[in-house]
Amino acid sequence: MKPDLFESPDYYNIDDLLTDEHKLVRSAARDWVKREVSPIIEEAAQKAEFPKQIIGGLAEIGAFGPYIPEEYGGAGLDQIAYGLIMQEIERGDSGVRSTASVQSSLVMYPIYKFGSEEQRKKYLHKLASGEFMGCFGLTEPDHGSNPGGMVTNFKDAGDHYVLNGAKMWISNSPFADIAVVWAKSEEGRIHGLIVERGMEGFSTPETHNKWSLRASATGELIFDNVKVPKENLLPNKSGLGAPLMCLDSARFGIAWGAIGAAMDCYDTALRYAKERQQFGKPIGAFQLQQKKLAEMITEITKAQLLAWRLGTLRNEGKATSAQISMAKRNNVDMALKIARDARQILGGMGITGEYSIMRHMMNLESVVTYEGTHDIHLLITGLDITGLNAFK
Ligand code: TGC
Ligand code: FAD
Repeated sequence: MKPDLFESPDYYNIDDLLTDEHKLVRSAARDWVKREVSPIIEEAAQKAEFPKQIIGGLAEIGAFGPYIPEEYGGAGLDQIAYGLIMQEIERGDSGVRSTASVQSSLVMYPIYKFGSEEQRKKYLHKLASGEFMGCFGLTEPDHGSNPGGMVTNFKDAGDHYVLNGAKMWISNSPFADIAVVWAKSEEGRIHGLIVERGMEGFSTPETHNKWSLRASATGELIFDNVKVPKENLLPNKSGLGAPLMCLDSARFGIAWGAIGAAMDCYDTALRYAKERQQFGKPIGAFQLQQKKLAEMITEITKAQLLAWRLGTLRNEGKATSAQISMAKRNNVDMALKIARDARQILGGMGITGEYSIMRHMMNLESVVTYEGTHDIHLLITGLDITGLNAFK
């Protein structure tokens, strides 16, 4: 793979809206990605292996629990800093960002928000340092977009619960130490349970043959009469709203992360278009290529502004779930289109692992599907503006 020469586009001087702390956090994440991710990520993706050696570095740049308070091991940063970290990591690879998103927003966040003080103390520091890795089990084989229909369930067996069911498409499951699992009680109410590797009847088979997110490990969670101690139930919120609150946080991070992937594709294509000569001049001099590049920077700039504004709303506690859906949907779609156009600018070279573009493009096919599909987020906007529910 080529050396990482990435330079971040900032066409509207959005840096002026950032604090010194934001820039410092971003710069640490960017330098780390250049040093530790870019040199190894192509090979990891080609081999379909999650590069476990980067876990310590992710923890050091604050990617595990950026906004979780420091007393619980998090970095205690604001939402824009969280977004910027996700942007820089996904600039390297969406699969690496996935690992960080899951750990922060889908494992640490529910334990912090809905967990008991004992659970916070037991797990959060270890998750922040990467000593423990976690995963989040919501999706089931027959319940993806409609998680409320889940059949995974637990029964009260006196001093413990007995958990049965299966989850599918679970990021980090093959190596996770703990899983935050969403399951129905005997009354049909959804609760979160912390399931630990090693509990009898709990297995995590890996999903192979993915063309996307190859540097991220994906698998199943199988529960066959797993005895879960009662103290592992998250006590402070139940109902579908609890996992959906976690998704709000992860979707926000993805809205930023996708900008990173798009910026990397744009930067690579721009550089290539200025260097590659055909018909006696750089291909960047042809109007058709300029149109692609000009539209890319326009869309990136719009996405940056959307993410920044959403970050300020999140900081003020004012962002709605529907606003988050709009940003996730828009920014991932924007990145996917940019990846496709950027690949064309590179001609044949665009399909090789010499450049990051094809990897980003394939990764983004997952990103546009997970955390709510492109269509589901459109329907969330539709419901928000009309008051009419197209889901049911
Ligand atoms: P609905 O009846 O609308 O809502 C049920 C209850 O939840 C509340 N609620 C929310 N609460 C907090 N945040 C949100 N975003 C919320 N949206 C809804 C709602 O008020 C209600 O509360 P209550 O008290 O009245 O019960 O639910 P529904 O069954 O109609 O479904 C709505 C729908 C389709 C939007 C939702 O289920 C959905 O978002 N589906 C998509 C599923 C999804 O995104 N799955 C993601 C799985 S995790 C993942 O992909 C990780 S990828 C790994 C990585 O990030 O790298
Ligand atoms: P389906 O729900 O079957 O949807 C199929 C198609 O039908 C989609 O185009 C969808 O938009 C459309 N559709 C569905 N309902 C409607 C409707 N009402 N109106 C119009 N169109 C509709 N889940 C987790 O819980 N944890 C994880 O860590 C996790 N990681 C993942 C990692 C990867 C690589 C992938 C690919 C997925 C991951 N997921 C995870 C699951 C992901 O969230 C689901 O794939 C996603 O929510 C969609 O569910 P589904 O695949 O079952 O598709």
